[in-house]
Amino acid sequence: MTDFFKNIPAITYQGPAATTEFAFRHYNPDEVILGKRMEDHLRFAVAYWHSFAWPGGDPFGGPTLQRPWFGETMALARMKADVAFEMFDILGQPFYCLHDADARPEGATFAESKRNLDEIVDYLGEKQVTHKAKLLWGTANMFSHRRWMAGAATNPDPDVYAYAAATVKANMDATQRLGGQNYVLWGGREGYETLLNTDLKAERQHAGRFLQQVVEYKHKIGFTGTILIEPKPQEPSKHQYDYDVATVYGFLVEFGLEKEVKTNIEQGHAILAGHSFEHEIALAAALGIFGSIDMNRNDYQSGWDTDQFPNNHAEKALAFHEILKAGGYTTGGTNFDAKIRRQSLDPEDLILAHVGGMDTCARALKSAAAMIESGAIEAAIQDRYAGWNTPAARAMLAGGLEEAAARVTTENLEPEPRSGRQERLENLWNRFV
Ligand code: XLS
Ligand code: NI
Ligand code: NI
Repeated sequence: MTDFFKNIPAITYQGPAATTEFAFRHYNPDEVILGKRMEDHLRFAVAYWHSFAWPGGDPFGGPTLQRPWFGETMALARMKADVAFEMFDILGQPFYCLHDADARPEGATFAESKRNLDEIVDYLGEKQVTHKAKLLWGTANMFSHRRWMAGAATNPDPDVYAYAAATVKANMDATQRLGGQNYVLWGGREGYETLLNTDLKAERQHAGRFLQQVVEYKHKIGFTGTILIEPKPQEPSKHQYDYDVATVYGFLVEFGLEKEVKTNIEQGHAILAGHSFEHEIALAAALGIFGSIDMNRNDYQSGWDTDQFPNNHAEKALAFHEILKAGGYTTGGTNFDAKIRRQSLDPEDLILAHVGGMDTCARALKSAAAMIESGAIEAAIQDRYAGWNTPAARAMLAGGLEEAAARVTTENLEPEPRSGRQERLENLWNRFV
């Protein structure tokens, strides 16, 4: 036991009237919502990187968070894992997620980094046996080290492509060893800064072939988890190739991977792309590529990917409404790819950030379930599209443009616009949150 979280109790559900801040007011793992336990609906995961590896810097200043496990040795990496699992025990969430670089010190060579990774994976594996938290997904950090500055699979230097292949292979192996349920690829540097030095067509082809190789390797090793792409329009690259869900879908179809790869959708990335979070979820579900969620939001004012914890349950209810409509998660879950603010120095801040985020999501899930149970929103949508149930309307989709056009004269059509009833439906949503 470390003493980092000393005096912080295990967090339990105490209901909205709880008198301590160290309690869940809404997250009640065993409560059954729409026939399923809340814990199984939400599948919360703690992100190793922001919670245990982020030092609190911003573009104007260096580290503010001083953690006793910061440093590049294996002993400190083990201490970090100890503290992480102590926090997982306090929160009681079922999963965590990590990059290689969060968990192990960088070596002087690839072989040394890999040895460090294997060693820490053994250590994490032992911890998973004696603690509740398991791996939701693993991933590789191919954006922080300077070798990745011009991309990983899209790097103009083929030797970096090889390094990316070796890195992803090592991380897929590690994820499989830890029983991870998904493997995520987020391409922060898979994009470009200026077309004056970039062969965009070649870079996209290299990225597509790389993803095919990842999928081929997944089948070769019998990894049963899901491969997930995490769309993001920009930051750190000025333009990233995996801009949003629609762009990723087109990319997957181009490389024949739309049945193999799904998406990990992040709230803040959706906003950066000019969409709402629920739009990205609904579109992924419609295209059959909805996988998992990173539940971290941006600051709407600054516009950066600030990765803040969610605290607006009404807004998140719209997201969970789409997740429930899509049938919920299969291998995915709700990952907090979220950072505390750089002034939030205390261990308590880290715990309470997660408690608040989990309660926000739990409240949102309950609201979304109530929206579905009432049936009123679904009924309004059914009613709005009811005209499409008539034989004449269905026949239009089966026939050609001329047949569809002919209806105007043969049936004397003069369509009357109908109210979209948006405010009434927004009032309804507000009744459930
Ligand atoms: C960065 C991404 C990153 C991924 C994992 O914006 O959200 O944290 O989730 O590499
Ligand atoms: Ni992000
Ligand atoms: Ni993310």
